[in-house]
Amino acid sequence: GRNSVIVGAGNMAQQASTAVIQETALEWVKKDNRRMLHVVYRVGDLDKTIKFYTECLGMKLLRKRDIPEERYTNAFLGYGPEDSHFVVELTYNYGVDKYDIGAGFGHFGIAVEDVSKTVDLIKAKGGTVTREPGPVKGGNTVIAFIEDPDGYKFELLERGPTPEPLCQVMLRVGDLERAIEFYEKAFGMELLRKKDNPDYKYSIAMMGYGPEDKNPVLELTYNYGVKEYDKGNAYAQIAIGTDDVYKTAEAIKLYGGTITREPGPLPGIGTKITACLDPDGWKTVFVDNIDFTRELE
Ligand code: GSH
Repeated sequence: GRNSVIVGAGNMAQQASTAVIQETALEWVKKDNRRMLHVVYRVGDLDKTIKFYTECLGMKLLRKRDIPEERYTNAFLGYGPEDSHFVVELTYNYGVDKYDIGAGFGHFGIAVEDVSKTVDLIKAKGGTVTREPGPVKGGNTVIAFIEDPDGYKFELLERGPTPEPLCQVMLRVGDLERAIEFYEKAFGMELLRKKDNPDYKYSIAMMGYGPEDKNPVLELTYNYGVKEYDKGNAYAQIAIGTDDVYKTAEAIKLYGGTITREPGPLPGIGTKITACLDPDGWKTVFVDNIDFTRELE
């Protein structure tokens, strides 16, 4: 009757205003100053990993910090300074020498000019090669896969010189369209490339904040029919810079993300952050750009 007409009109008005709020949030997210800062994961022996990354992968040790009160140490490594490059942040927890990598984490991608040469070097240093150099199945790019001391996979991709050799973080997802929509809307990423590979029963989507040849990307992989993965306890998260963690959290909530850490300053250091989970449960931390720059000083 009349009441349901009124309730119906109320719902429509509410839906319309939600749409307006979502659009406004999306516009802000698109204009925000975002960049992938680092990828965080746990290792069982910091010195061993640092040695492997510097000697075999050509990374530099950028900084190290020990937080004895919390019983962990961080080491940052990469191919250039943190104020302009995507880097790895290793976490060593006192007394923990082994982690479960799980099945959801894929690999970190490293662009190198000569995959065979890099693989030879890795073999000479006693590293593990799990896939010999050669064209990727169903494509032309020469690749190889290697494993670091904890069993994290690195895909070596043959490319010309690049300012950002640490070029991919590959994570497996249970619904590619759902993941693309989330990273576009809630994170303001761009869908840079999408490829279906029916012969090998998977699809991938490259998502990021700028063209793939100059910026790191999140490579989402969907394997036909696989809706869920065990995530283990080794891989942690990607950190992304933002001008406003509060607005960032609002946008994530509007687009179906789960905030696991409300926006605000971290006790002790004061850096403003917020953390969330994507629809597959992969974690991301957003860090205030100015606070992050201050941390590097
Ligand atoms: N089932 C694979 C997975 O989940 O890792 C699908 C992803 C995939 O196959 N990716 C390509 C690959 O690893 C690279 S884009 N190819 C293996 C090869 O060429 O040996």
